[in-house]
Amino acid sequence: MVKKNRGMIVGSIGAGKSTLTNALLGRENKAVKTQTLNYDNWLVDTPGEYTENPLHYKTIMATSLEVSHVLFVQDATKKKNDFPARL
Ligand SMILES: Nc1nc2c(ncn2[C@@H]2O[C@H](COP(=O)(O)OP(=O)(O)OP(=O)(O)O)[C@@H](O)[C@H]2O)c(=O)[nH]1
Ligand SMILES: [Mg+2]
Repeated sequence: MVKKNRGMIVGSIGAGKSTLTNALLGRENKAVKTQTLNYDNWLVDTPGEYTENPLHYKTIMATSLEVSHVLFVQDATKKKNDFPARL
């Protein structure tokens, strides 16, 4: 069931998803490589591989049904964009 006010963060490897997650949740620790779906409070952090590799799209789609908001994170210093056009 969709839970209200729950977010999932997606984006390329190294885009800054875990750093943003830590900032939003007020965590002081430095982000380490995300290996799997990471449920923490109202946020679900995802590994960048799930956005970059279409084999993982099903997981992203299924998890997105559990949350009310999906946050797309793009490294503004990179030209490479892993999000589909016209998303
Ligand atoms: N300059 C700059 N560096 C950042 C920013 N956010 C994150 N970083 C750096 O980028 C690197 C990767 O950040 P993460 O937050 O681990 O990236 P991620 O999207 O969670 O990566 P994966 O877990 O591999 O998918 C780290 O060295 C961070 O210090 C930012 O806003 N600006
Ligand atoms: Mg991460």
